[in-house]
Amino acid sequence: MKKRKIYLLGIPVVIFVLLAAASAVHFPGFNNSKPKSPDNRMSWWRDARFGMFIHWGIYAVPAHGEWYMNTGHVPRKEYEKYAKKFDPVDFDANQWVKIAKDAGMKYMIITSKHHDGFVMFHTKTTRYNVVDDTPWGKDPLKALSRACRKQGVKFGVYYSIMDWHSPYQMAHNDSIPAHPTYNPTKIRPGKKDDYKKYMKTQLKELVTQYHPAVLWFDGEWPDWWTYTDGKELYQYLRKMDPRLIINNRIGKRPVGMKGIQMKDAVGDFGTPEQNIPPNGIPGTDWETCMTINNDWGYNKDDLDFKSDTTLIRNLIDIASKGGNYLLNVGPTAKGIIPQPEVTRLNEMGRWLRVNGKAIYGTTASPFKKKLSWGRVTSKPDKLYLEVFNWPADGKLLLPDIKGTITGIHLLADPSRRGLSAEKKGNHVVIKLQGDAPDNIASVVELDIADAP
Ligand code: JFZ
Repeated sequence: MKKRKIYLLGIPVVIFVLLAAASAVHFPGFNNSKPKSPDNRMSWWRDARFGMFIHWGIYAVPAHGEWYMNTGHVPRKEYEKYAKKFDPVDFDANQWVKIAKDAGMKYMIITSKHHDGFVMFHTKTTRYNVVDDTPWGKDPLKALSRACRKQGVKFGVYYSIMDWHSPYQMAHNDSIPAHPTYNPTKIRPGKKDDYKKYMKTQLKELVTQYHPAVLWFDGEWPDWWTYTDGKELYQYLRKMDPRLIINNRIGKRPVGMKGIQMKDAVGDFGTPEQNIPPNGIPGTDWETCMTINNDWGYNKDDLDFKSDTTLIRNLIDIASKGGNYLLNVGPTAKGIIPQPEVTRLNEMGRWLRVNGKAIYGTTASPFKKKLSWGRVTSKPDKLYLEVFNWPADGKLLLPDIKGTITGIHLLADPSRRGLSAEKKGNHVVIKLQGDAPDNIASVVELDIADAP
């Protein structure tokens, strides 16, 4: 009560809490001990923490998700007709990038070719592409890569190795020609090198035409694609652009291969899908990709959107485990990012504008133990406490930390009013004041001196 009065008088209070400097508790659980120098190829990606995934293709025309060619057992000739109906007159690259930027997303990954094989950029390798085979006749990757550069958002592309339309691959089962199942494809005998050449040419086009910062591979699971193929393709691409960041789905996991171990896995980062690994992936860069409803590509019947709370807390949870969040949107065949998705992204942006310091450029929580009230992220001289459940008694319990807390305040408090803390046994008790400034997550920033 007394303290509150002092604060109301506006006296700047910073309480220094000296913690037992002798106790040699270090920060276990940091899973990202790699160098943080700016010339490290992964630095921008590690700092970014939040990106936009975009699944967009001619599957937006039937609007049953990006797997429709397979799940709807649509013959190639039938599926090709969707290209002739793809006319996204409302597409606005600057608008899409602005939506990502306003959401606090630092990078964007868009499908350049999904499993259906339709090419979403101008290629010389096939006429089955967005410029040559649609009434629209424009190249969205050209427009988006430019808009990204202009607005300071990193640009990347998704690329599927499996291709349901390729003359070099066969449907898994087309015993009933009117009702094929493509996944997983088989390679046409003797045609693997032709397909590899087709892929390499398209990937070279992507790299030279749009200068992507990230190549995000997928569809590597058919039997005919091997660990060695992935390794070789990775080297080919890194030679073309040494700064490229490439995900692990370019290659097979080297499980059980003679003389090859997990550490030889291909790619720069792991890609858990639709889930957050409970303890992160120690020693590895990783990124959880996730849908905002239950589909990647636009599905007109899927209105099961995640709540603002879930999405914001997912981002925090992922950051507290040292990963990135790649959150997907599925634009319509008219070129519109569905409004329920934009609304949610706006809310994430609103939270990040206040609390972004607790996400960008941070590393995982130093604490192994789960904390009942929320999550923790860190920087060399800071700890951020993201409070999901604001304690009724105002007492926030933190495991002991090594170093000295030299300041405590809420990121939502523009006056940066200092809070107090005290050491109790092997805990630190932070004394919060009043109600939670944010019902989704309120962030307490701790300044730490002499951290090991
Ligand atoms: C894929 C695609 O099939 C899907 O359409 C979407 O593009 C998504 C991002 O990636 O599917 C996968 C890939 C990997 C796993 C599951 C689905 N996985 O590792 O569990």
